[in-house]
This record gives sequence, C-alpha cells and structure tokens, in this order.
Amino acid sequence: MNDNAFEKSPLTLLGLGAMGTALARAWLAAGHPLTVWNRGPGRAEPLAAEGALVAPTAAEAVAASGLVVVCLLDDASVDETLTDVDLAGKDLVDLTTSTPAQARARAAWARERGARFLDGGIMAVPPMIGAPGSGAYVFYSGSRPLFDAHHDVLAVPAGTSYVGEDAGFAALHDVALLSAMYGMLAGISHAFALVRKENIDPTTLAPLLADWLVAMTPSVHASAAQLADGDYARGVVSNLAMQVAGSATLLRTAEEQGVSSELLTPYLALMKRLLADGRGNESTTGVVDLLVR
Ligand code: FVH
Repeated sequence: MNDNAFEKSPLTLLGLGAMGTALARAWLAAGHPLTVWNRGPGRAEPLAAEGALVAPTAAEAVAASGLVVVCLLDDASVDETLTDVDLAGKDLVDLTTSTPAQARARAAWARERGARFLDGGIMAVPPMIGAPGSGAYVFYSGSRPLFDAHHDVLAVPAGTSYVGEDAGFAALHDVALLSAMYGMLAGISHAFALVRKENIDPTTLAPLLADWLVAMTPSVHASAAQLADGDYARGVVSNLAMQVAGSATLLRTAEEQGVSSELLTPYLALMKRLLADGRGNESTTGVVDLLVR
C-alpha cells in the first residue's frame, strides 16, 4: 500500500454558520483537506488557523473539490450562492434545511447542471457534531452512488442514515421527527404551566416528566404496527372512550390552575371526532387518518 492510500479525501464546505463551523472542525480534526467559503467575512479566519483553505468566492470554493457540501440558512440562500457557479461533474450535498419539494427541485436543478445530488437533514445541534457518542446523525436521500462514493467523508461529523433515492425523503424524515419533537415540547410547556402557581420546584417535576415521556415512547411502535396492518383496535390497552372521558379532567385541571388549554385542545378535539365516529374501542392511532387531507 502506498502513502496515498492513507490520504483523506478533500472537500469543500459552503456556509460557516454555527452548524457549518462545527462540520468544518470535524472534517479538519479528521485530517480532511477542506476548502471553505462564507458569504460574510470573519467566520472563515479561525478555521484558516486550523488548516482550512479559504476561498474568496463560492465559485472558487466549488472548483477546488469534487465533493461540495452546502450548509446555508435556507434554500433561497443556496440559490443565491450557487446560481452562477459551474457545478458540472460535482457531487453536491445539501445539508441546508429544506422542505421535501424544495429538495426534489434542488435535485433536478443540480442534475440539469451536470452534478450528482444528495440532500441531508441534520438530526443534531452543533455541539453534537464530531462528538463520538452524541447520537448525532444525518438523514440522506438522493443519489445512492454519490452517498456510497463519499460515505467515509460524510460519516466523519455525524452518523448517516440513507432513506432513499427520492431526494425529498431526507427532508421529510427530518421534518417528521422535528414535528414530533414540537408536540412533545408543547406537552412539556403545558405541564410546567400547570405547576407554576404552586410550591412545586420545576426541577423536581423535570425528572418525573422526563421519565414519564420515556415510559410512553413504546406507543410510537404500537401506533406504527397498527398503521401497518390497519387494525387500530389491536392490542389496545387504554382505549379512546376512556381517554376522551379522562380528558375532561385534564381540561378542568387546566382551568382550576389558571392555565390556557390551547396546546391541548386541538389534539383532544381530534380524539373526540374519532369517538363520535364510533371508534371508542380503538387507540388514538386513527388521529393520523383525520390529519391526512
Ligand atoms: N444550528 C442548529 O441547531 C440547526 C440544527 C439542525 C440543522 N440546522 C440547519 O443547518 C443550516 C445552517 O444552520 P446554522 O446553524 O449554521 O445557521 P446560522 O448560524 O444562522 O448560519 C447561516 C449561514 O448561512 C449563510 N447565509 C445566510 N443567508 C445567505 C445568503 N443569502 N447567501 C449566502 N449565505 C447565506 C450565513 O452566512 P453569513 O450570514 O455569515 O454571511 C451563514 O453561513 C440551516 O438550514 C439550519 O436550519 C441547524
């Protein structure tokens, strides 16, 4: 084996915000030759001191490597940055958060310019990047040959999860997980609001809340199994009729504690609609049917 076999592959990174900088540091620490570009000045300087090559323009940065990773604010900023840049023969990986439709349009746009395209959805915050054991990973979708060719490089800052040739799937998985997170955060807010006026230390409630949420997570798998076979009554432990009856206590408690129920009522209203449809013996999985237009 010659020495070149141990050389790390070079890449270019466009965008040195909080996430871009974390990605850059992970690749530099792993010994990858890295060319960086950022729209505004200042952000590249610390990375230059750590070994990055700083390109004066996005076009020059792109020209420097076959693999080009983009991590900008939004899809519009990707457009602004790459519109006049020659992408022919490049492997473009877009880690900018986008919608599935934006990712699919970006894939077609890249193809028209002679580039292979992979979209990514980052499931991490910057401190988790390049930190072994942090649980950080990135959903990827689009060109499988691109993903396979650069897997070793892409796996440096975070784990990888390839979810299909459809370029929109990474964004879809990303947004599905983030949307679930906001549902959870809404519930946490409501719980803390309920105890706000009492002599209950939020830091005492916190571990109880966290443990309870963890204990309830198997319901994700139960719902998935029911959705897969279409039987929403299979294996039901706490049926909808009981839960709707119980929800009156939740609403009344909110009122007693002087807490708005605006985060709870939309979900409870959907449960009530299912009950009115005669589905009281089922779980709450049927809410999915009501949401899909
Ligand atoms: N930070 C996070 O917690 C989340 C975690 C999950 C994934 N997101 C997404 O990652 C993308 C980048 O996020 P970021 O954290 O790096 O964001 P900022 O620190 O705000 O940096 C934004 C960079 O984008 C550049 N930029 C903005 N507008 C333009 C434009 N029109 N043309 C060219 N570049 C642009 C900005 O440059 P500058 O302001 O320094 O000149 C920064 O480099 C994002 O999609 C998250 O949703 C992060």
